[in-house]
Amino acid sequence: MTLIENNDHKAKSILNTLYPRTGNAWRIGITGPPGAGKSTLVEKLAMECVKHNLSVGIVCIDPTSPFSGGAILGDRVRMSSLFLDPKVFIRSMATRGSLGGIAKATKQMCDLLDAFKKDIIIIETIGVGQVELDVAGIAFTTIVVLVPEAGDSIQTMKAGLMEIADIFVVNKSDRDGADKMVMEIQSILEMKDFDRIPVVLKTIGTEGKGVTDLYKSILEHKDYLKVTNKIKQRMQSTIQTEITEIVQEHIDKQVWRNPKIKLALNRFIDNIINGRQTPYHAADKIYAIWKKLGRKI
Ligand SMILES: Nc1nc2c(ncn2[C@@H]2O[C@H](COP(=O)(O)OP(=O)(O)OP(=O)(O)O)[C@@H](O)[C@H]2O)c(=O)[nH]1
Ligand SMILES: [Mg+2]
Repeated sequence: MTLIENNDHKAKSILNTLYPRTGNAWRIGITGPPGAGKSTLVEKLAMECVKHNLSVGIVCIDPTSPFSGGAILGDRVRMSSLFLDPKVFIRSMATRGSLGGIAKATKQMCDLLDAFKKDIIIIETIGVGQVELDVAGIAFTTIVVLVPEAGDSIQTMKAGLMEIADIFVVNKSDRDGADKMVMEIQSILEMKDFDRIPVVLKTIGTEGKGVTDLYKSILEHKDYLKVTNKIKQRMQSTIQTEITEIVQEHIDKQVWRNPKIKLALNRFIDNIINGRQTPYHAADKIYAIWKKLGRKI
């Protein structure tokens, strides 16, 4: 896992060897604002899975400190009761500057856990922004965790939130305003067009209340995706994104490490500053240089 996370030269061959063993695990993404209770719910949800004799892999994404480059890795502390459980494996990952709430190698980490025959994989995004959306690209079931106090701000929440959630959870429903929050989410959902309207649930993470219902809702959603064959669409789009990203990385390396292009880039930057060229013109030229070089290879 560390080799994969560090993009070591062995990473590709490890992933190639293990990939054929993947395809069994159900991947669940959990996102939501900071402190909403994501880790608390992940812990309780994992315990529920273990109760049903399922093995669980957990990937927690922690923010990377812009100062030290290290991660805080605080989520693991909240999941202490799982450490000794042989059916549960927890891996923390640092974002290392990547945006969107998940680390670059998160998908690969899930593939590894899948290859190691975990039945359920839970991915917890960082809670730095409002709600991080990228996790929906790699999860089959996406859970958005909110709290009662978020009621007034839900209208202004990040665009896309309503589209990515398969299940909404209003956690901390021991506090005032939980029912109001549930109603508000439902009223927004009613205005949209869905093949399947997302479920809205109330939980109290610290007490484990509502977690059994959450578990059942996940299974229902899984059945829905399988019966309608929508799971195929989700997998297709995940794989397409992954391939696109890998190719993009190759291209980026080829282009920007090329000495001819480096030289041209510096010249163009000067030209742009001196008003002799526009960035669009420069980009066209760089693309043309790269194409010409490509033909020689
Ligand atoms: N009152 C109440 N507190 C809760 C509940 N669930 C979690 N908490 C508390 O909320 C705080 C934050 O919980 P976490 O599980 O760390 O939240 P998180 O969303 O993972 O936080 P980040 O990963 O830092 O974004 C902790 O002190 C929890 O004990 C709940 O249902 N009710
Ligand atoms: Mg957390």
